[in-house]
Amino acid sequence: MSIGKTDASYDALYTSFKKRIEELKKLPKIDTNNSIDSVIKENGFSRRDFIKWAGAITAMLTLPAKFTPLVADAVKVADRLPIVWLHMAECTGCSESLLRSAEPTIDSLIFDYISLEYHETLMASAGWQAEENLERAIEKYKGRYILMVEGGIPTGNEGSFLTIGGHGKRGKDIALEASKHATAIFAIGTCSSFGGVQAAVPNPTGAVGLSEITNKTVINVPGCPPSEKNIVGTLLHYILYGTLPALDAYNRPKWAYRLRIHDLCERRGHFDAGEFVEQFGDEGAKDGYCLYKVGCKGPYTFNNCSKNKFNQGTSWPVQVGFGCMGCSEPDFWDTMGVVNEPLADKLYNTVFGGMGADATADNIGMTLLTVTAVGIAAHAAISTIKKPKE
Ligand code: FSX
Ligand code: SF4
Ligand code: F3S
Repeated sequence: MSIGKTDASYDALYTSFKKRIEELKKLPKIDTNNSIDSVIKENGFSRRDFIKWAGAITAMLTLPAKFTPLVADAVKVADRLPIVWLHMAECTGCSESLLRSAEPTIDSLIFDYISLEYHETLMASAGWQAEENLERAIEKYKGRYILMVEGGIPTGNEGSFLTIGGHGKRGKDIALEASKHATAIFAIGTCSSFGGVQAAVPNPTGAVGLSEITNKTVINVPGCPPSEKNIVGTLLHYILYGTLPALDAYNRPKWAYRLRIHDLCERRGHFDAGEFVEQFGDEGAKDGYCLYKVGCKGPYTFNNCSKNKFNQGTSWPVQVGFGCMGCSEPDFWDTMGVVNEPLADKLYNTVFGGMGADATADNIGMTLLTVTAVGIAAHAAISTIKKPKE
């Protein structure tokens, strides 16, 4: 099949995806009683719904629509890849984001279908049995399993702030051991990516992101929580490409985190026109004006929330009128300032050097931040002068 004769690179990509799917098909199904078709059907979705969903994922992964059948095939072979999902220091919101919708979504059903060999929230076993299951899964699927870790890793007091199970194993040792034998490692959520809320100053437990304790590459999928689509998309991307995705400076997949909330925002027209909500509940709020002045951190935050949304795709922070808190950025708890106040007139430091409104995720620096922060504040101020409220 040809994907546009003029674009040879897409043809090559198509061929390589096909080959990869064929290779994965040869691996044994881990649960032979399970098929994606039956999972979809049992939950009231039609084949058409599934293909429509695969089409949306294809677009999200920035692939042409003709790749949709391959994305659907990638889901079918996803059960050949065992997954170990660990919980460290966090609120379990990442798992909840994926699984606790009022009705199942196709994204959440993918997690019913794949081979979750170990997931502390979902598995039936507890105590010794759970510990044994983890050890067995690591041993059995050595070098083959995908490791997904949710939560920051406490390293203070030699890691003793997080001990798990009957043997009182330290979280950091469990995560390190599981990392050693994984074929790919995804840090799910801001906690696992960067330490998250428990790493907020003064970080009493010494919580860090997963990448700080392993020398293997960790793909970060931040957000507190990340959207279900970014989690599922990261998995499918790996299945299709068999390699790491293009990553930004914080190891986030570019297909999801390349642009700022501000770039993709439905209120952006109001920002450019100088139409701001001055306080919650005012006329501007009713008219859907820009939330910058009531604390939206969208200009500093890289994520695709407006495209994917949450709660079964119904809404996202800016849509409900609250603004973005910057939850997918490193140390957002400390660096994004006061929740309901604009950040632009303040400089903020991050361990990574800060990030500016006109920066790309690859282009980070305090100089840039200073200039752009002043630029945004000036825009907000000047627009107000030019457009006095009646
Ligand atoms: Fe919670 Fe996950 Fe936030 Fe962290 O999400 S939603 S505190 S990112 O690790 O459970
Ligand atoms: Fe949207 Fe926030 Fe940017 Fe305003 S500041 S356009 S609400 S992202
Ligand atoms: Fe988080 Fe901002 Fe999205 S707060 S959920 S990155 S809109």
